[in-house]
Amino acid sequence: MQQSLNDTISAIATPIGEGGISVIRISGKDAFGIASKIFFKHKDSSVTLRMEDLHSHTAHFGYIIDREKLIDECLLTIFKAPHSYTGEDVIELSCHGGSFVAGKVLELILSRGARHAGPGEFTKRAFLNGKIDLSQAEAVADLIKSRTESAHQSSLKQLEGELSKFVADARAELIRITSLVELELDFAEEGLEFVSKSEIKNLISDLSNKIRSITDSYIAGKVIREGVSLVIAGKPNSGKSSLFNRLLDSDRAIVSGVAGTTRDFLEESLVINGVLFRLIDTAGIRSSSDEVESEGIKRSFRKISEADLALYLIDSSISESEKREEEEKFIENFDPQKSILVYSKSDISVNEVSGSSLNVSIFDEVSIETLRREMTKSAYLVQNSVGAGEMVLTNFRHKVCLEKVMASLEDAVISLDKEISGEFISVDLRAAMNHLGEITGEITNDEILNNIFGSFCIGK
Ligand SMILES: Nc1nc2c(ncn2[C@@H]2O[C@H](COP(=O)(O)OP(=O)(O)OP(=O)(O)O)[C@@H](O)[C@H]2O)c(=O)[nH]1
Ligand SMILES: [Mg+2]
Repeated sequence: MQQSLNDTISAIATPIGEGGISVIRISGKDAFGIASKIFFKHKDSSVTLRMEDLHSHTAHFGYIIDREKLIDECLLTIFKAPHSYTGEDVIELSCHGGSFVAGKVLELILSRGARHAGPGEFTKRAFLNGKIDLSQAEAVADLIKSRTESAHQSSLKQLEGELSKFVADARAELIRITSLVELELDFAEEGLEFVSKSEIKNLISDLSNKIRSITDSYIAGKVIREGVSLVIAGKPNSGKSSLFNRLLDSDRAIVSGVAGTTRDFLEESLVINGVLFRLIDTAGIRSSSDEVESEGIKRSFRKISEADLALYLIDSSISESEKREEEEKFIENFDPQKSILVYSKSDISVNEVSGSSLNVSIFDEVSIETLRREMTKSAYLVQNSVGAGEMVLTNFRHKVCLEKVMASLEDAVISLDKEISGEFISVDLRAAMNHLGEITGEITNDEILNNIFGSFCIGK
């Protein structure tokens, strides 16, 4: 990715493929110059339009013409620096949809002196021009990628600067503590104690606790990004794969009347009522002499213990005594907060249910719908275990930075305890401040930047 801000970049900003319109973005010093060479108010290209004469944030109908050849009708929107997404002069051309026309227009723009933008380069410019900070730039990437309502909400919050505000507050607090430590240094020589060590220690641990509550929310953040993992468990032949297929509305897993059909586990994603689930079908749990099946069963146990939620299936068609045995197995091995007991094949026989147990048949849509509702209810409990409405950390890089901040704060406390000279303490505190700065991009390097913006899609 080029660092230079001196050139003008352009790319198609809308997704590739058929659509009503395609938007082509141009940003940089020469955006207006290039636009006036290709965009005309009338079909006659001898009458040019000076972009400088237009007001910022206005839209204009006209024609894209390449040496007297009409390419497309289009709407031009103008944004004058610094009041644009990138902070530079920006032109957005809304052309007719379809990659052919948009590609033609882009080609024309590039032939008039713009460079094709790299992934995330518009957002990178917004960052370099001080329009947004780094955590907000990352939120843009997350927003584009977010597949679920909750993921969307949390990136939106980040984009609005919630994390940036937290970082700014933490930084201000650190500066205050550092200056107290430094004051204390100055006065110590004169035998005066300005603030006590224990007071400073308290301030540091308060700050550290605040940061920890944010890093702890990363677990829930993972649920938002990657979905709630839900494992389907139960004895062989209990109907796990059939239910897996039914929920996914596909024939993904092999189903058969022979016990031990599923040997390994299968995983598929699915959105129900705005919640992203990762459904996992496992091998039936029983003692087996078959080596491959035993390995599958071992993996089932591992999957069950790792999962956020579990459905435990008991086949309604087995004998009452076998059912009691299975119910005991469920009570012994599953956390009631995180699991749903399902009596499967309820079209064959119906069971009395209580608490969070359900009768389900793959042939009965009403029972499947009830199951879906129970699944989302349980998922909400998992997602909200950190507290609804609070800030949730969803970005791994931010978590690593915050952990480094906490480590530096811990070093400072250790130095305080050891009665080490105050200078060392302020070194630790300054290190903590730098790690905070890495989140918002005040402290940064090319490697970090390329890493972040490289994962964007082109046109953003
Ligand atoms: N009547 C009825 N039959 C079902 C239902 N669900 C599954 N079955 C049947 O039960 C048998 C076993 O189904 P599977 O989905 O393969 O069971 P499984 O739990 O995945 O079995 P393993 O992979 O061997 O552990 C198949 O013959 C299915 O057609 C149901 O709701 N009603
Ligand atoms: Mg199966």
